Amino acid sequence: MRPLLALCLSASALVALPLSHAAQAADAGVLHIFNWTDYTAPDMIKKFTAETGIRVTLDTYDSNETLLAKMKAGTTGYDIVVPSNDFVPIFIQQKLIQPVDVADMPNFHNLEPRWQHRAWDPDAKYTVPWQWGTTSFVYDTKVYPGPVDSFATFLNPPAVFKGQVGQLGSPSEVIDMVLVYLHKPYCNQDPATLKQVLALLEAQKPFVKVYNSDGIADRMVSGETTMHAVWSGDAERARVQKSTLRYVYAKEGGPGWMDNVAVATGAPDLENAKKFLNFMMDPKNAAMETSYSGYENGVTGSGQFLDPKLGNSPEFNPPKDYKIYFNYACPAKATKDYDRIWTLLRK
Ligand code: N2P
Repeated sequence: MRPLLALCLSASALVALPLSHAAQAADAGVLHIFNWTDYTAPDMIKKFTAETGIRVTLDTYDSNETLLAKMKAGTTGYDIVVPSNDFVPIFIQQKLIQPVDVADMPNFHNLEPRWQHRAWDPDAKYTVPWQWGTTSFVYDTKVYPGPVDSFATFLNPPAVFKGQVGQLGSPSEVIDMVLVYLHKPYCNQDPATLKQVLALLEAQKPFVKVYNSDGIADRMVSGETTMHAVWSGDAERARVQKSTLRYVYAKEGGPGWMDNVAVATGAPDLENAKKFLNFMMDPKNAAMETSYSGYENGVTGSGQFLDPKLGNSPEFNPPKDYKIYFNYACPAKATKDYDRIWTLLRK
């Protein structure tokens, strides 16, 4: 069911979901959502429309950098955007998202206490947790039996992966993974460390077929790539379709993140946007989203509504002792360094 529905939403850039049943609420306008690819549950959106009468359009992006560039370029017409924790402070500081007093919303109390006041939005003024997960890599055990327990295998792969590896398409995520591997702090500005990061990525390059965060599951299922950097939920989506795929929990630990629903500055319909934020803090709605995309939400009580298959999946359940390193917003200088590494790598 999931892949088919996913196609409906991602095949075209902008999809209006029509109001179809007489029982649905009266037409209450439109909500324009801009979210990551394969990340918005169609049945959850249908429920939102049925309950509120608000039709939804969806457009997608593949990285925080893309989202930031689009928002900075000017009015986008979006009501809802979904930046990750390490980018939320940048969006706040650049006034690209607006305060909507999430802590005063009726469903706020449903958030797990640990997510009510997040470091990137300490007073819960701007954002609602969307989904959180881990970043690692997946490989096909048919091509290479493994076992694999380190990012060393991803950065310096066995010969059989030559020209077969997929990397993510954004500097922050690619570099963060290497920094975890090196046991170095995020937002690193140490020239020697950055040199080492670039050297590792340059050495990996002959193995890399594509730097692209979109379509990872499809590439792994079709065999176009046989090893790929990936987020946990997308790894689950791929493994369900191809059972020989393994998501790696590296002994070094791995990056973690939370994406957050926020209201764009200049949102055409502020009230509809606020309704959506509140809607996402309902356990059933959050569970619909999690069942579709395979990541944790931050809402208490959503677990009981989850598909049990997902609840028990290895991608959804990191080992107890696995170290998850949540990233955070980098100062401008570090971002500049990351961009420089990225430009050198991609030239
Ligand atoms: C999209 C998942 C995006 C998560 N499929 C990365 N923050």
